[in-house]
Amino acid sequence: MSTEISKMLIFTATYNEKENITPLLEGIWESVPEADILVIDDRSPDGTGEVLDAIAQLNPKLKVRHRSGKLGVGSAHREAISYARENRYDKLITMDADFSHDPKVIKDIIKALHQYEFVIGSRFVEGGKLDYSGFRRLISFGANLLSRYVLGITCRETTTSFRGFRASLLNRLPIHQVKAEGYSFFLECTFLVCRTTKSVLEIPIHFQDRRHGQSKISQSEIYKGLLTVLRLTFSRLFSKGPSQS
Ligand SMILES: Nc1nc2c(ncn2[C@@H]2O[C@H](COP(=O)(O)OP(=O)(O)O)[C@@H](O)[C@H]2O)c(=O)[nH]1
Ligand SMILES: [Mg+2]
Repeated sequence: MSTEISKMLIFTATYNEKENITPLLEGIWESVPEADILVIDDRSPDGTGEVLDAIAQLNPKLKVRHRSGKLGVGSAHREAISYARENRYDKLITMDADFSHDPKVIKDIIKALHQYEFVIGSRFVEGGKLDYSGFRRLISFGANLLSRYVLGITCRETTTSFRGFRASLLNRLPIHQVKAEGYSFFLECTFLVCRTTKSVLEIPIHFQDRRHGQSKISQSEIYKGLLTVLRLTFSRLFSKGPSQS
């Protein structure tokens, strides 16, 4: 029997999540008590960073990184992937900090990572659910349709941040190639992952609306998303991309 202990990192990015962050950390540790948690906070004006520092003083399993200002959710996730690789974690799970992603599902992602290198929580496979209505729902469906039919990504879900990566994938994923700093990071990262590995699983999730506070997504992110799709279309047509295994 192997005595090796799996080193696991859960990551979330925060900007003004003061009311969500403490119950979220509790929920994560309830689900996976052995996990380290990394949070990258971008100087949230509501004091999320101070709440995190106070918890980290009591619990060294919480690692907090403060950045100089609002540098984008995508660049925070890129840093988290590099951090997990540099600190030799066996598994990395990423998620939002507002309870749209249920911490109880982390266990299912971890279980699936025993068989797959990349696992994504999906609103668009059987059993998945999305609580958004109106324009937000349309944007989510539109982005995911474009990804499949224009970019050839085989996953039905491409834009949510609830994901698991195994170290074998983290170590060879050329994450520096992902240029998007904001929300289109997730689409670009899925594009890169699917060009790097075939070992991908989507598991159904119920994506709920945030528990407290407001969304930080701005209208400009829609235009940036379209530009990202255009850039990736060129890259798909004219470059070979990383070799898939
Ligand atoms: N560090 C950091 N986190 C961000 C930034 N923008 C959004 N977030 C976090 O990214 C996650 C998703 O953002 P959210 O506003 O809920 O987007 P939505 O779910 O698409 O409406 C949340 O945990 C936010 O706090 C940012 O610029 N920097
Ligand atoms: Mg949200």
